[in-house]
Amino acid sequence: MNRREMLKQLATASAIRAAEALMPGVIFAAPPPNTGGKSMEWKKAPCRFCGTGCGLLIGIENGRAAAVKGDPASPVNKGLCCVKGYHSVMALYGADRFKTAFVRKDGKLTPVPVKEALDLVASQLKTTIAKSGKDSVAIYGSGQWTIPDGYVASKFFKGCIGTNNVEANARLCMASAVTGMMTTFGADEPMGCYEDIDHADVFVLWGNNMAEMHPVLFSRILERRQQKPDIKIIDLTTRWTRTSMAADKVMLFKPQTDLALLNAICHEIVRNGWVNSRFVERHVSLKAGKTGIGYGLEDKFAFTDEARAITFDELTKNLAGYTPEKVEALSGVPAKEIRYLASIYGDPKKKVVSYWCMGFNQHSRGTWVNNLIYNVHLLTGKISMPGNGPFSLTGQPSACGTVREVGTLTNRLPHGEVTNQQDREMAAKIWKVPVERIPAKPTYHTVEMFRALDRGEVQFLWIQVTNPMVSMPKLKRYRDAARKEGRFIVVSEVYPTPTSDIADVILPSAMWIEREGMFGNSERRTQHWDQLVQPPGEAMSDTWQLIEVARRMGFQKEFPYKPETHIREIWEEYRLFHHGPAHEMASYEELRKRPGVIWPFVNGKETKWRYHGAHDPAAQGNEHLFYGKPDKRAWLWFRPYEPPAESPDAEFPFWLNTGRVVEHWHTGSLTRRIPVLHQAVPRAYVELHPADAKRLNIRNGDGVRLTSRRGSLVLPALIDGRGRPAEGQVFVPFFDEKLLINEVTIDSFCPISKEPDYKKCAVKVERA
Ligand SMILES: Nc1nc2c(c(=O)[nH]1)N[C@H]1C(S)=C(S)[C@@H](COP(=O)(O)OP(=O)(O)OC[C@H]3O[C@@H](n4cnc5c(=O)[nH]c(N)nc54)[C@H](O)[C@@H]3O)O[C@H]1N2
Ligand SMILES: Nc1nc2c(c(=O)[nH]1)N[C@H]1C(S)=C(S)[C@@H](COP(=O)(O)OP(=O)(O)OC[C@H]3O[C@@H](n4cnc5c(=O)[nH]c(N)nc54)[C@H](O)[C@@H]3O)O[C@H]1N2
Ligand code: SF4
Ligand SMILES: [Mo]
Repeated sequence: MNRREMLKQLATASAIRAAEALMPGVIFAAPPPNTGGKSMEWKKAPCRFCGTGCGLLIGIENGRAAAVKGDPASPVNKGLCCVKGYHSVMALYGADRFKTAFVRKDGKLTPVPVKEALDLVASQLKTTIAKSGKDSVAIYGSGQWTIPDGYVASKFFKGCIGTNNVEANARLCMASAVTGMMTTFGADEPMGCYEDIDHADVFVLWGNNMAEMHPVLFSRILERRQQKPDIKIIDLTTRWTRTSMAADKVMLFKPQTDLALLNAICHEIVRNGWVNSRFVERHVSLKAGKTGIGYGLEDKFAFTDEARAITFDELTKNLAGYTPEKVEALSGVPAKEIRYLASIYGDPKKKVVSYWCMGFNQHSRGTWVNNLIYNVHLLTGKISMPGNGPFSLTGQPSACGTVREVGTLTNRLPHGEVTNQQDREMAAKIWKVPVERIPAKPTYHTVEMFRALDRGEVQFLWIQVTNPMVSMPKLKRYRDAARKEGRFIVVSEVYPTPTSDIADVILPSAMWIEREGMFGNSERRTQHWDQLVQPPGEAMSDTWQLIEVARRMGFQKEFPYKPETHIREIWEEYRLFHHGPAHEMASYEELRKRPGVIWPFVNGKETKWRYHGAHDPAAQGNEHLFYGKPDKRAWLWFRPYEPPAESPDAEFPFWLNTGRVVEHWHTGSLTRRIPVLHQAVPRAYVELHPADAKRLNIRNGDGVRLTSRRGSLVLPALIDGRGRPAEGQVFVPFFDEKLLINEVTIDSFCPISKEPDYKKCAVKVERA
């Protein structure tokens, strides 16, 4: 039997497994025995779900994590918790946890001791490199990697093997936020912090569903409004959500037209003389970049932007194309509402925080739209001060801490870029490897890495803490790629998933509080936790799996850490990369003591607002100093409106938007094993506007076929459920591995960040 036939058979097996997944008792975690909690011991750990990063107290009893409460000492959540946090420990105890390794033998995944699997992974890495070169092996990780996981992966692949084939799912999530900040400020991560909520007068949400995706943070905003009823929440969105329900004003706009709306706001700010001229003259440089930049649909797509200095007159002229009337026609938001929004940003007496998440980042012009929100705050000087600022929300618990700060992307290093000689030298020195070992050129971003797997350039792929066979766009191509002859896939996992189904080796991982680790949340807060319980069977942390394989490949000297102290040793080594007032990190001892520490942590003090002399030592006493850029200014980029890769037409007349629900985490592998969460939303569905449903003769629960140029899927209809898409649009959550909406989505991406646009493609909608 060849690999393809074997994997076909496996598909049937996984369908059976998927059917079992719906039956309670098969996979659900059993509740802990009720002992009245008398001998419960409470230990701190950050939540392992969203980027809010709530501090939790975990109740440990008889060696089992049995209860959760919000940590009142945590400044993030002040004792609160959401439904996922409260039930999070149940995710450890699903009956089908991987307790041993599996290796494919004669086409069948066969249990083997972990030691044997690690030997095989190392020898396969060696033979692939010998046969096809260093760039034929790759690692694909996650914003749910702990900081030590990501650090060790980067050191192993970039510093020891010598390939920049290191990527992470945060490319699908935060890449546009990174390139947005890098192009505007020359430094990554938000300047403000959650304390902004306690000072702001107006919260503008740019297409993120905070009520479901950052629920505890949203509850802090609601609490603020409760106390000060003149506080306003304005929700700009393409779909009516639970967040819209709580907002004071909702502005529904057509997909992608946020680019035009933001320019219209800037147009109004300039036209009405609301520009903070003193701030702009001192702290802002005006730029324009290339236009007509493409969509990344073709293999080996390449794009490099070029910054051109422009004058204020040129900017004003460019903005003239974005009058509220013109933008009303494009976006569907009434000119009056656009003027109202501009007046809020333009009012020097109002403190405004803007929040966004995937609506901006998963966008074929993701970098541009991030630049444009900064323009609004830069023109008005509302930035880097308590209650005033743009704030990019992170999705995963450590997309910031691990992927962005450790730099587990092909182009990054723990400090800086692989293309920069000094940054490579710093890495080589700390890693104690020859500098020539670290290649100066990035290789593949995530979509291109899977395309390279398809083409056969990448032959060995190690996947950790991510489930790409559910979460990649245009899934069929990349699943077929992974199943091709001559590909070797290693999957570190905790439960069976569509990704472990296509593995040649499965390594059982120790999860979250079964090992020691650190995460870094949206507000630059690093949080440490101790190992609190034992992992099942032979399960081993992702960090230690990497170390074991690296040592088997001859890198004992580079990975000398002791099992009992390795996290401390790795942290102190990693910390050397960020030495200095712009990024100083807390010591291991400090992290263990506190409920998280915001960096830069200078002389025992957190930096809550960067680039402002009153708060940030790196600003050297200046009122503002944007020290990330060589000219010490923030760059305001004029960026035009351009349409997405695909828009509805006669054959595919609807917009498809995809996303999440509060109960489930991403691909559902964890939350489907938690009975209360799974039972609340047991399967995926397609939301329709009632008028569209009526026209198509579709009622609640009817089967609906969605078809795009890439694939087709039948889902039950949901009309006026918790969300309501605008007319001409449909919405599908992606948590359900049996109803894979990514068979339908498009793999176009922002040419600058390379982040795919999961929020829009064109589909046909029919009653099935
Ligand atoms: N419960 C739960 N919480 C989570 C997660 C989870 O899986 N479950 N995942 C976490 C992760 S990793 C992430 S990245 C975040 C995601 O958090 P969000 O971004 O808040 O959530 P999504 O459901 O991905 O996206 C929803 C929004 O996309 C907007 N949108 C669609 N098209 C456009 C457009 O053209 N422009 C703009 N501006 N907006 C548009 C819609 O208005 C919609 O409200 O959630 C995090 N929190
Ligand atoms: N259609 C559509 N697709 C999307 C998105 C969208 O909005 N729409 N959003 C994108 C975004 S923003 C994101 S962040 C991605 C998320 O997509 P993924 O990262 O693929 O989703 P997860 O379910 O978080 O996958 C994590 C996997 O790690 C496993 N796991 C849990 N703990 C551990 C551990 O300690 N060690 C190991 N080795 N494994 C562990 C879990 O069982 C799970 O299978 O999806 C992207 N895909
Ligand atoms: S809001 Fe996010 S971090 Fe907080 S408990 Fe819920 S899922 Fe966890
Ligand atoms: Mo994400």
